[in-house]
Amino acid sequence: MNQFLNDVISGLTSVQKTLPSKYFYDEKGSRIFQEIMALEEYYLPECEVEILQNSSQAILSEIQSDELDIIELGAGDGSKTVIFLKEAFKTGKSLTYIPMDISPDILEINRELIKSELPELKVKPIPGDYGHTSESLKERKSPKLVLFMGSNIGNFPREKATEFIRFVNDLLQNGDFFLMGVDLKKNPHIIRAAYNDKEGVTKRFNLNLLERINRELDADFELSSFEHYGVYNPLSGSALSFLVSLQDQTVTISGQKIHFEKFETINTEISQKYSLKELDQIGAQTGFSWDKHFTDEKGYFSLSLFRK
Ligand code: AVJ
Repeated sequence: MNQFLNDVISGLTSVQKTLPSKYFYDEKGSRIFQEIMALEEYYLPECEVEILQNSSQAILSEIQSDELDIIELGAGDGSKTVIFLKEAFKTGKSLTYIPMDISPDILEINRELIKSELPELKVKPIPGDYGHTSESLKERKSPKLVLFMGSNIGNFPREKATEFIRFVNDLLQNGDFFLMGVDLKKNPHIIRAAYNDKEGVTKRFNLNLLERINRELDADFELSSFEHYGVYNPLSGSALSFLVSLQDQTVTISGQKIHFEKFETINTEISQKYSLKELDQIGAQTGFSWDKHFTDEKGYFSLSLFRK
C-alpha cells in the first residue's frame, strides 16, 4: 500500500481539496524550506534563536536534576537545538540527547553537527514518526525534557494540536517538562508577509508538492496552471496556504482522473498562531501543572515551558 498515493487521492477527492503539508519535505522541498528560513519576511527562526541565546539558562534553571534525558520530536538538523544543548552541558547535568525524526538522512546530519559541537554529549537518535516511537520514549527514565521546536505545532489545526500535546503529556511522569516553540499572534501584515515572500520562495515550496506528485505518483500536473495563495485570518489565528487552479482542468494521478474547476483551491497548509493566554489554557487542558513563556524582544515567538 502506498500511503502517499492514498493521502493524495483522498485529499483531492474531498469537497474542499487538501494535501497534507508533511509531504512538502522531500529532498527538494527540504532545500526550499532552508531558503524560506533565510528569508527577510520569515521572522520565525531568528526569533527562536534569539530566545535560545537569551533564555536557555533561565529555562534550564527551572529544571532541577543532575540527570536529564532531552528528547526532541521532529529534530531536523539540530542547528538551533545545539544552542540549548551547549547551555545545558555547561550546567554539569548528566545529559542524553535523543533526537527523533521521520527522515533518517536528517538524523545523520544532526549527529554530525552535534558530534562536532559537543563531542562529549551522549546521543541516541531514534528514526520514525511520533506514534511509532512513543513506546521507546515511555521506557526512558525520568527526568525527561521533551522538545518540540520551530512552531511545528502550527501545522496541526487547533483541536489536533491539543490532542498532540495531550499525547506528549501522556509520555511524561509528574515533574517532567515539555518545551514548545510557538509562533504568536501579532500584526496580521507581518504574518501575511511571512507566507507571501517577494522572491516567491514560498510559492516554489508549495508548487514543489505538485512536482513531487508528478515525480513519485506518475501524475501530470501542469505547474504553470496553478498559483500560490497565502492568507492570514486574525479571527481564527490561522495562516493558510492554497494552490489555485487557474483554469478548468483534469489531472491524472496513477491512472486516476481528478477534475479542477477554474479557481478551485487546494488547501496545502495551516500555520496556526497562538496568544500566550491560549497557551496557558491549552497547558491546563492537556494535564500540565504550570507553564512559563520565554519570548523574544519583539514578542513575536515563544518558547513555552510546561511542567507535568
Ligand atoms: C515548519 C511548519 C513551522 O508553518 O511556518 C514555512 C512551514 N510553510 N513557510 C510554518 C512553512 C511555509 C513552517 N513550519
